[in-house]
Amino acid sequence: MRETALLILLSGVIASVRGGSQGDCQALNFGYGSIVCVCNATYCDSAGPIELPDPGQFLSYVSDKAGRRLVQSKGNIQRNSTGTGLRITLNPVQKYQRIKGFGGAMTDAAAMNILSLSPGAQDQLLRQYFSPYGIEYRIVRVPMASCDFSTRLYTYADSPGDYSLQNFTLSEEDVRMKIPLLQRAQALSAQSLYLFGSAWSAPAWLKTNGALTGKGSLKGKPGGKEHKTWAQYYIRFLEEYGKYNLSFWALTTGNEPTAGQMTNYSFQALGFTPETQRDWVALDLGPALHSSVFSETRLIILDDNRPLLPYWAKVVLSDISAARFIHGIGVHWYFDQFAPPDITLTSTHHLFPEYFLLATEACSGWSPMDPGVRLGSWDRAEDYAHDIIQDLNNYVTGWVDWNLALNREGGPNWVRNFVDSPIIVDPSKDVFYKQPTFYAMAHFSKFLWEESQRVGLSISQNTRLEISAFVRPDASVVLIILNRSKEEVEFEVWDQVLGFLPGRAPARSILTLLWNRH
Ligand SMILES: *[C@@H]1O[C@H](CO)[C@@H](O)[C@H](O)[C@H]1NC(C)=O
Ligand SMILES: *[C@@H]1O[C@H](CO)[C@@H](O)[C@H](O)[C@H]1NC(C)=O
Ligand SMILES: *[C@@H]1O[C@H](CO)[C@@H](O)[C@H](O)[C@H]1NC(C)=O
Ligand SMILES: *[C@@H]1O[C@H](CO)[C@@H](O)[C@H](O)[C@H]1NC(C)=O
Ligand SMILES: *[C@@H]1O[C@H](CO)[C@@H](O)[C@H](O)[C@H]1NC(C)=O
Ligand SMILES: CC(=O)N[C@H]1CO[C@H](CO)[C@@H](O)[C@@H]1O
Repeated sequence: MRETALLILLSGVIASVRGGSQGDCQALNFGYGSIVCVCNATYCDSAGPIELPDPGQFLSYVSDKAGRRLVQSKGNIQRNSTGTGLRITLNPVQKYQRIKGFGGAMTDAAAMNILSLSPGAQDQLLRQYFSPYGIEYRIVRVPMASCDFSTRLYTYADSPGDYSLQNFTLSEEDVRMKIPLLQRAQALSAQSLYLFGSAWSAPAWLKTNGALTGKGSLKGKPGGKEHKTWAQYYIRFLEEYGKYNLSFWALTTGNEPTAGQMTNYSFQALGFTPETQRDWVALDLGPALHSSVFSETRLIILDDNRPLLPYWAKVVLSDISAARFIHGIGVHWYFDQFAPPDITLTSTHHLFPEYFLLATEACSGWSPMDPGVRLGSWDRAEDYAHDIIQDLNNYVTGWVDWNLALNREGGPNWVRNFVDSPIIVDPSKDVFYKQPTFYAMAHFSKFLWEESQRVGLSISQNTRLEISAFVRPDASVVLIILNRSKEEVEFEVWDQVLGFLPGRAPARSILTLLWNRH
């Protein structure tokens, strides 16, 4: 009742807020700082497919704490400087990394939550993430068997002693939930999705601790029969998903290998040191993939927090017999504030420029200081945008969020490790809430197509604005600006070929500017 009353109250205040050409955000305020946008089976706000502006014009999309969500406006590119203090000059000749994409994870929990809605609302939700009417995610992380965001513990090969993996079987969660949803997501996407798999734990009988949780690693040594079986498990996974026409762009060597080195770790984990990961790839996983029909599948190491860089990469990638099977390095965001991006990400890039960096997991509400779901938190949208811009400005090629959808509690999660998600479902009302973090993702995912290349910027004076600039494959420019401060900032962007773009970054806002250089 309280929510309904607030909705009615707010709809007057926010009536002028345009969510782009396809309809307005149905704003609802739960009292956590800003609003969520309510969607149901028949209605959801959408920025729609975006067309390039006419020559001489630029498009600007803004979301902010005050309640705007991807609000579009047009401006004219001017011959003369506006004379405002802050000038952002685009330097397209300075070229950096190319973008792979943005996305989220189809966990068991995400699949259950999406399927808890009516079929119409499910479609609406999937369209929001994957279609040209939505935010055009390209990457989906798929947990291989159970993780904490499952309702039970299982792997695909739980028969003890099944070294030939004769009894390898996908779970009900895969066959009835994740796979049908991935197929529907693919059908809604204008491009082929890039799936990547991450395993949390090996079957208990392959492990030193005989359990999926806690401190434990594979029995024996790299090159031994447990390590070989665990590599074949990856091949079997690709084969089984292949039967449903789902092919994987990449696999990681396993989720958070350091978790499995911690005493009494509370959920599924498999411990590797950088040395054992290196040797397992060199002796087992690399050769198994290479000699299979999946030899094109990319291999991503680490899939763990970035303070481990560059050390982990040095150990694994300095060994040519492992490095020749590897393509990228996955980083999680959980301890980013203790690990400056230049000495972790950028130094790793300079040491190993042939290997891509990809952010493979992040979520809000994971910290005991600020746990669980906070409907409408703008602080969390800023945390996302801040981390994404920092990553992009330090050679990261894409950013993959954690659960695509969670319930009001931030689960289900069998160890009650509840967190937040850009989409929260409420099946009792058959609605879902698009959180500020959904729009934070949108400001990047909808605009930065694959192969967009980061370019240089110079800024005329000190500013706390956080900025990243890209040239897309069609030569159009995307500039993303985060203003975490409480005041509005006026600025101008100087494109030395076309002229000056006058702009203003409202207080507590995320801005995406788009223009054509032809
Ligand atoms: C869905 O949302 C729209 C817009 O808020 C509303 O007009 C419509 O009545 C809702 N439909 C249902 C079934 O609640
Ligand atoms: C642009 O600047 C030039 C030189 O200062 C001036 O002559 C001209 O009138 C200005 N044009 C506009 C449209 O303001
Ligand atoms: C496979 O599962 C069946 C039925 O549970 C069992 O009888 C058989 O021993 C298992 N095979 C292997 C190789 O573990
Ligand atoms: C897989 O794709 C092929 C060709 O596109 C199609 O013939 C087949 O029915 C699909 N199989 C499944 C299980 O979807
Ligand atoms: C780990 O769990 C065991 C058994 O519950 C307990 O005895 C031990 O104290 C725990 N160790 C740590 C470091 O928490
Ligand atoms: C973080 C940031 O850049 N904040 C800016 C937002 O706008 C105000 C007003 O111009 C600036 O003073 C802040 O530096």
